[in-house]
Amino acid sequence: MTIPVVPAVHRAVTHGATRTVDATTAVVVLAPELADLAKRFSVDIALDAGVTLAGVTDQPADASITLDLSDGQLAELPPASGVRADGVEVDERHGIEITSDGIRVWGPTPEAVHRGLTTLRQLITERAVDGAAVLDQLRILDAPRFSWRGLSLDVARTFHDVETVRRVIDMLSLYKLNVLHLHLTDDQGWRVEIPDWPLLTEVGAAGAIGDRPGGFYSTADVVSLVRYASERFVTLVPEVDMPGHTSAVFRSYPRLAPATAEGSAGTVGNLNPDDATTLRFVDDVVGAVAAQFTTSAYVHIGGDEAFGMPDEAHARFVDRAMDTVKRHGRRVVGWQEIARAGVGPGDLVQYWMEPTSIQSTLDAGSLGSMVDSDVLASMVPPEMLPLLAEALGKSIDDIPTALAKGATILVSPTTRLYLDRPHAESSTDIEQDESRARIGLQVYPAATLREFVEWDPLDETPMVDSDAQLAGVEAAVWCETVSGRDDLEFLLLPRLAGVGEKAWAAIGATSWDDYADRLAPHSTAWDRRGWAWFRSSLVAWE
Ligand code: TNX
Repeated sequence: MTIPVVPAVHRAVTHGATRTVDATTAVVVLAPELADLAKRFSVDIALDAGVTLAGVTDQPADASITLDLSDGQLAELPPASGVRADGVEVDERHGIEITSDGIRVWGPTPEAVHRGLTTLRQLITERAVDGAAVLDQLRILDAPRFSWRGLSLDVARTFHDVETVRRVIDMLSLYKLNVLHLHLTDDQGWRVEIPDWPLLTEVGAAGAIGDRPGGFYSTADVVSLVRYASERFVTLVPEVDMPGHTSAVFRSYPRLAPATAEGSAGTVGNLNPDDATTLRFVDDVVGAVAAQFTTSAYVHIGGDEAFGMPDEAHARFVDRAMDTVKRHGRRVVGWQEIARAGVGPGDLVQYWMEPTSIQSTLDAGSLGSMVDSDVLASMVPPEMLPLLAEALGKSIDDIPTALAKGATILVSPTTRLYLDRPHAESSTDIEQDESRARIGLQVYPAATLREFVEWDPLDETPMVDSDAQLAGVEAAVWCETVSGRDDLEFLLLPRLAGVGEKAWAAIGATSWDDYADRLAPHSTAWDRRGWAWFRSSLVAWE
C-alpha cells in the first residue's frame, strides 16, 4: 500500500480499518510546549484540506488527535547524520498511531511532534472530502536521514518580498526541510541593512536584473522572517557573498573597489584582503547579519567565483572572513572554493560543481560541451571564458581537499539540486507549456522531475562514502531568469518535494514510480494555497 507522504516515511504498518477526522475532532496537547504547534497544525489543515477541527485543548478527549512529548518506540530508529543549522542537537524522531480510539503523535521534542504532524497533514489532505478525512489505521515511525535539509534562495538577482519568502518557508516546512539559506548579496543587489554602511541599502539595493524592482529586508523584516521560520522549525541562514560577486558593494562604496576599476559603473572585481577599510567592512557586515539572524549558528561567506583574483589573495580573504565569523561567535559555511583556504573541522564546504561536468567541459577544450555555445556566448563575455575554464579546472580538487582538511560537505551539485534548471518534460497544462521554456537558466541542460529524485547524495559526492562526512543536502534556486513570485514557485514545485525526499528519506527509499504515486495527491494542497507549480507530464496529478 502506498502511504502518500513525501518524503517517504521510515517505517509504516497498516491495520486495515479506518478512522475519521472532521469538525468533531479536537487536538489534545499533553504538554504545554505543544500548544502553539497544535494551533498552527489546525490552521494548516484548514488551508490544505478544508478540514476544520474542533479546536485545541489540554483536556484528554476521545477520538481526538493527541500530541505528547515522549520517546516511546523510537529508540530503534537511526539517529540523523550531519549538522544542524541552529547548532542545537534536536531529536526529530517521532511516531504516529492512527487507531479506532483516535490519533496519537509523539516525539521527544516539539520539533519531532511538528514533523509527525506534517505527515498527518499530508495524510488528511489526501483523503479530505467535504471537510472530513477517512484515514487508514496505521502506525508510522519516522526519522530524518540528514540534519541539514535546505534551500538556498537568491534574493539578489530578483528581490523577493517578505510575503514570498514566507510562502517559501511554508513549502519547506511541508516537505520537512529545515534550512532557508538567503543569498542576500550579489553583483545585482544588496538586500540587508548594515547600520554602519547605509549606502549598501540606499544605493546597492536599488534595482536587480534588468528592469526588475530592487529592495531589501529591513531589520524588522528580518526579525519577523526569522520568527515566522522558527515557528515552522526552519532556520534562516544568511549569506554575504565575498570576495567576488560584490559589484553592489562597489557601486555603494567605490572606495572598496579594486584600484583599476574604482569609480567606474558596473565594476567587476573582488574585495581586497589587504585593505584595512575592507576588513572593517567585513567585520561590520558579519556582525550585523549575525545580530539579525539570531537562530542561525552559521554565517555563509560565499567565496565562489572570485574571477581574476590570485589564489593566494582569495585564500587570504577567505581566511580573514572565516576568522571574523568565528569572532562573532558563528560557524562558517561557504561555497566549495573556500576549501582552497584554511578550512578545518567544523567548517562547512558547499559542493556545487560536479567533476563529471567539469571534466567533460575541460576535455572538450571549451565550455561548449556542458552548455549550448550560443547561449553561453550570449551570457558570458568572450574575455571571461578563459577565466571561467580556469576556475572550473581548479574546482575539481575542492571536495577532496576539503575532506582532507577535515571539513564537512554540504551537498548541492548543480545537476541534482539546482532548481533553476529549465524543466525538461512537457506540462499537462497547455498555457504552461508555452511559457515554461523561458524559466530556468538556459546554460544548463533542462532536467526532468525524475532526474531530481533518482539519485543519492553519497553517489554524487566525490570521495565520500559515508553520511558521516556530510552536513546534509541543500538545493539552490538562482534567480537570473525568475522575474517574480510565480516564476519562482514554478521552479520550486514540484521539485522541492524531491529535495525533501533526498534529505529526509532513508537511503534507497525512493523508486520513481512509488515517488510519483506518493506525490500525485499533493497538487490539491498547492492549488488550495494558490502556489504556482509546474504540471509535469510525468506524474498522474489528481
Ligand atoms: C553559479 S553556484 C553561481 C551563481 C549563479 C548560478 C546559476 C554559485 C556558488 N555561483 O552565481 O547564479 O551558478 O545557477
